[in-house]
Amino acid sequence: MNPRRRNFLASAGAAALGAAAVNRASLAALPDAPTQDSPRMQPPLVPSNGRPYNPVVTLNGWTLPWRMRDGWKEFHLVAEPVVREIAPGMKANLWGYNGQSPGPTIEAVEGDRVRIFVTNRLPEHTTIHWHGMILPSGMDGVGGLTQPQIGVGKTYVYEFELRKSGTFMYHPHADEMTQMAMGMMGMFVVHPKDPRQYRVDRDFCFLINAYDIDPGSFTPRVNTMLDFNLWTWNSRAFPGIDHLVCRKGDRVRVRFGNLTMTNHPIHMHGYDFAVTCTDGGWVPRNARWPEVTIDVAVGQMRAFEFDAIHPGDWAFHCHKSHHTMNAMGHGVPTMIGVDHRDLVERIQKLVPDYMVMGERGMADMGAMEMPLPDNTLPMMTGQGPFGPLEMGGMFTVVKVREDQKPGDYRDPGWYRHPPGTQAYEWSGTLREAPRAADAAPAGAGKAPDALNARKGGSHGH
Ligand SMILES: [Cu+2]
Repeated sequence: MNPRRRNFLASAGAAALGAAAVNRASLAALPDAPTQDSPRMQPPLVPSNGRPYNPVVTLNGWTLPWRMRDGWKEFHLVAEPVVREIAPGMKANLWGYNGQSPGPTIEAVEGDRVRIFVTNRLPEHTTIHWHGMILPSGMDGVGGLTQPQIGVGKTYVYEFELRKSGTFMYHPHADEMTQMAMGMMGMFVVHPKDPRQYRVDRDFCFLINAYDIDPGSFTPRVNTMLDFNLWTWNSRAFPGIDHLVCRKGDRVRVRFGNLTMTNHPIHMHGYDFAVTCTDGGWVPRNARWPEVTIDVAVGQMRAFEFDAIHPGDWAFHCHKSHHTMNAMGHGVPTMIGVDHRDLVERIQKLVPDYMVMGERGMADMGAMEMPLPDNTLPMMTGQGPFGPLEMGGMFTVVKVREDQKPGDYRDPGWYRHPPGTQAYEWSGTLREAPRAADAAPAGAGKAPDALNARKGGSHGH
């Protein structure tokens, strides 16, 4: 980890921190607010003080360091404009925390008393709501309802005890539509007091978010309600999303929360898994049921677990097929079966580069290297060991390997399929398949003709 340290006492912004805003804690100094500008997955942050726990890893993200002070675990979040690489080839001007969107994951332990400083470096006011937490009403972070807004340049302090373990989120409750459309959110994981409880070997987490950024531009349209064009996990789109690398035999947990405007059926290949944690907390062992797809509604969090016993490269994605695409126009007409050869020739006399696509389906898009405007992503992209993956958006790969070292999250490359375990091309002769009508048993009558529909204009019987 290489967070740039910012000393807020020494910074010009410190002058704006009024005594009225920082009132309850008698403070010699604010805790550091480390920042991270790399979109690479940082190694799990093993706690150096406080109660022990098994840390999570955040896809394309990191965990916020803290300090212990008089029995409080102190964190410092800075709400600020950030630049996030959505995937190689595209960057976005977002709002986030401590250099990134989403903000850093906060990790602590059930029973911890946390004090979280929130400094506002946005051009407008904000707050932070601690989504799912059991806490005093006045710490709930709803601007206007439970506290005044945190003005530009101000710092507020939230203090509460973590009363239960589980999977939580944080996000603004101030100009929410804008601030969440701009990427302001983060994960908050509370570990059980006893690190042996719910213990897993690998614990991944991410937030589901979405952006509407016109090709060639950098700033999301914040008024979009449903027709987003970038479907992201932790503000990253395929092929920019980290793989989930596992060692064969590991117990693996995957936690996610949904802060988009629609639901996402999250599907994993190769395994059935058990949903072990929801918004409300841990699911008792005898109440878990197996799934291969878990739908996560807006504002929900889910965690599932599996034993990584099947080696391979397993697709892991949202099952809405438009959510595994990058920037695309939804107004494009379907061209399957349309022969427009003449049309193309005629148009090319006027526009030499003119091309059509889609008359055989859209798969050509995955292989085609079309010139794109600056700062956008191809609709269907990514290269696998056997060719173009034709994916985008909310897609990545769970890689389970026999020889992956414990605690090693580095990409092991593509899976090498053992002989006899892979789909192969039929090389024998192909006979014309018999048609259903030919195969009808004698005496079956003229069923197909009898079903002929009458055309409009004639009165049916
Ligand atoms: Cu989806």
